Amino acid sequence: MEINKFERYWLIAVGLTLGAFIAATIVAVTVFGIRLPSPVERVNPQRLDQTIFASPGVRKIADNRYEAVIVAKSWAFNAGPEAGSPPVLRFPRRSQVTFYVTSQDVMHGFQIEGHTINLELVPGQVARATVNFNRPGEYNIICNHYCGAGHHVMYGTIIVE
Ligand SMILES: [Cu+2]
Repeated sequence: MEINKFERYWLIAVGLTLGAFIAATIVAVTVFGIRLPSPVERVNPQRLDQTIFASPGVRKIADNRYEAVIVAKSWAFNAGPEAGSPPVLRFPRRSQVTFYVTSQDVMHGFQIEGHTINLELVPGQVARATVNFNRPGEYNIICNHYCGAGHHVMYGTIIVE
C-alpha cells in the first residue's frame, strides 16, 4: 500500500506526540507521585454532628502544623466560634495546614487566593488539601462555585503572620 509522504509525516508526528503524552503521564505518576484528587471520605450531610465536622475549627497538631475543619453552608464558611463569621484564620509563617472541608447543603467551592488550592465541595464528600503558608499576608478564602443568592458574601480570610 502506497502512503503519501505528507501522510507519513503526519502519522509520525501523531505517533511522537502520543508517545510524549504517555511518557509524561508515566513520569508524573512514578517520579512526581501526582494523583487525581479523590474523595477522602464520605459523610452524611444531614448527620455532620456525628463526624469531625460536629466541631469545626483549627487544631494545632505539631510544631507549625495545623488541621482546619471547615463546613460550608449557604452562605458562609463555618470554621468554629473562635474564627468568627466570616471566619478569620491566623497561622504563623511557615506553617503547614491540612484543610478538611465539606458542604452541608449544595455544591460550594473553596479557593485560597494566592495558593494552588481549589476544592469542589460536594455534599456528602470530604475534601482535603494541605497548604504551606510561607509568605506573610492576608489571603481570601473564596467560594468559587455559584451557590445561590448569597454566593458573593461567602468568603473567609487567612492571615499569615
Ligand atoms: Cu458560592
